[in-house]
Amino acid sequence: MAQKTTIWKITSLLLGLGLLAMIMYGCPSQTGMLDTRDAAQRVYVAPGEYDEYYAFFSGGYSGQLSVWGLPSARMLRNIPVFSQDPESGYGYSEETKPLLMTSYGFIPWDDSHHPDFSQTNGMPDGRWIFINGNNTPRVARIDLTTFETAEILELPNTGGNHASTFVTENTEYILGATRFSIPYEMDKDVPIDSYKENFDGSLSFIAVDPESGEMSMDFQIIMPPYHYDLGRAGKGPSADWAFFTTYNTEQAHTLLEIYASEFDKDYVVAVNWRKAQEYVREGRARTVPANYYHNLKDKNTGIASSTVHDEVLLLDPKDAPDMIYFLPTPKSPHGVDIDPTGEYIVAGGKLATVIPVHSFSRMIEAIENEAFEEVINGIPVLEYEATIAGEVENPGLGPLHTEFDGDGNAYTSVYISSEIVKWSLENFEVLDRIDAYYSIGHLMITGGDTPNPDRRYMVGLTKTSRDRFLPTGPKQLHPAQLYDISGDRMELLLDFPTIGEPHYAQAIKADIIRPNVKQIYDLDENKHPHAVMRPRDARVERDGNVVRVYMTNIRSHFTPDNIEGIRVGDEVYFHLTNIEQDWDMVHGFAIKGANSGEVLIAPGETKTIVWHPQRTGIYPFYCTAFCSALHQEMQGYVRVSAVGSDVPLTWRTGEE
Ligand code: RUQ
Ligand code: CUA
Repeated sequence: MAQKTTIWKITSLLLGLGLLAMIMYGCPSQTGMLDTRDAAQRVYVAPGEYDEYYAFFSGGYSGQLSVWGLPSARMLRNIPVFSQDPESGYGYSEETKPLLMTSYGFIPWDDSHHPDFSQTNGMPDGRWIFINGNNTPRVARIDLTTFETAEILELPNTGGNHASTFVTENTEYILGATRFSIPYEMDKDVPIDSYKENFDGSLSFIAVDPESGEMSMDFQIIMPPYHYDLGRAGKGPSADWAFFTTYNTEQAHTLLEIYASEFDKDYVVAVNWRKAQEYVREGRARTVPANYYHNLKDKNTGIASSTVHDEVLLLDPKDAPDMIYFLPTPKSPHGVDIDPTGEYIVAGGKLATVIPVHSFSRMIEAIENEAFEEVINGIPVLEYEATIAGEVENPGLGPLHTEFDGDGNAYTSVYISSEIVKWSLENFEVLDRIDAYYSIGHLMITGGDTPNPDRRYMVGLTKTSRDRFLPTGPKQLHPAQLYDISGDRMELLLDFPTIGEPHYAQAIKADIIRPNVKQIYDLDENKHPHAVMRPRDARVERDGNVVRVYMTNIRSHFTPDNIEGIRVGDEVYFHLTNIEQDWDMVHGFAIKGANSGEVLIAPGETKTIVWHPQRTGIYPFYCTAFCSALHQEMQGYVRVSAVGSDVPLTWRTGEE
């Protein structure tokens, strides 16, 4: 009963705050909306022309990463990352299945939140984009020459990897953190109410090989059992530091809505990762048992394989002085964002009435002067007054995330009052505000998290569309809004539906990526062990009940296209090589009754699908991609005979 009253109190408080916001700032309206023709012109990309930016939107619960052109907001591609994709066969083909392996088995789904590019001197270099899996904690690397997932690394000792992927200035590390604290040791079976004794937090530092991009878990830091929400790497003077927000410093394990909102302040965690790395190299970390998967696609064969790791290096702040600090920060902060100069650390207190801005240089001073409130598990808590540079007053209700335009302005998304608030980094005063449709989460400015933003476009990633688009039933797609921020006022240009639930997004000048994008997989470089380069090498081989079909695809036939001698109970692998070498000349393959899926095969690529025929009969297979005028003719038959049948294994194409 007491709980119910408290929930109601909080609910009515939030409702009241919303109402107050409306009175103070006016009803959501079309303020800042341009003359429609003017807006249309600013987003118009003529047929045949290209957009200026690639934008990558996380897919949230779709587990994917979608690619858009800006400013047109044309969708260019949906890249499957953590989720199976029936459209391409990702996660269904034998080559890609290992990418989705974890210590919990094959996990065909995840919840992807924050993409970040590989960086050189703080600027996105267009080589790779990383994205986190929030559920079964993982980090993925997508190769931006092919726009395909190349690697997925699982994170041990992590209960939800949300504060990820944020990349340091020269891609030394990708950050990770546990959103939910959990017992650290593997598979520990303890009462939930032993939270304070048995649960721990963790921060992860994932190293990236500068040549290959290959990721590895370099080390983890054991933390008090708080919840670690978001992260950011520093820049310029703060480049050796990483910042994370915490909530639930109350250490609640039930009804967090109430019990994790009790304290006035939680913390921003500041970690000197360079120092942590030195400690680890000096041997101050201990090796602890772990169990996690590392899945990597081989560049030459296109086949992914998994390595299982059984230990991880763990650094305890108690053994590593002067490395990590807590900055008290009001009210369950969510985002933590670093301005382009690397001086300001902006936190978004979900329930705070101001936006607190910490100063990096003041933080360093406070550390030197030992302006500590207390020390928790070897981690000094700095005095709030010693690090704070200012507080933005009247920021709206529920500030979450901040990006920057490089001209001394910051833009904060504000969830409850559903708006974006622009404020000055000079005097922390609000300069402008504009409605968001509706309930904005992240926002993204072109280059807005780099040392050198492009003050062009801003995308608001909102949570509910309600009346914005034609209705499509009780569930609408999540919308995004495109704003022009080049002038003094923010101006709304466009409102468009997206895929999944985009949390964060990243944009990059198209010129950085475009010249390196592959148009084909070079057949000469195809080292897939089951590839066939010429139709005359196509064949079918049996080894016990395993049958391998080595098949080529080219407009407009398969070789072979008549196969006999397959039996019920066989395990049939179709190894398909698309021997086309023309851009976008894709073929597909599907066979009746296959419970594995379909595959699409890009030019020069080899893909494998497995089939377990259940019943005797004649099984048509066909190309699923309309590839030529005679695409409908691109088909074949497999004859399946009974167990023990003596129909010989034969294959052919055309009359001999
Ligand atoms: S989150 S709406 Cu998963 Cu980045 Cu803030
Ligand atoms: Cu190949 Cu249709």
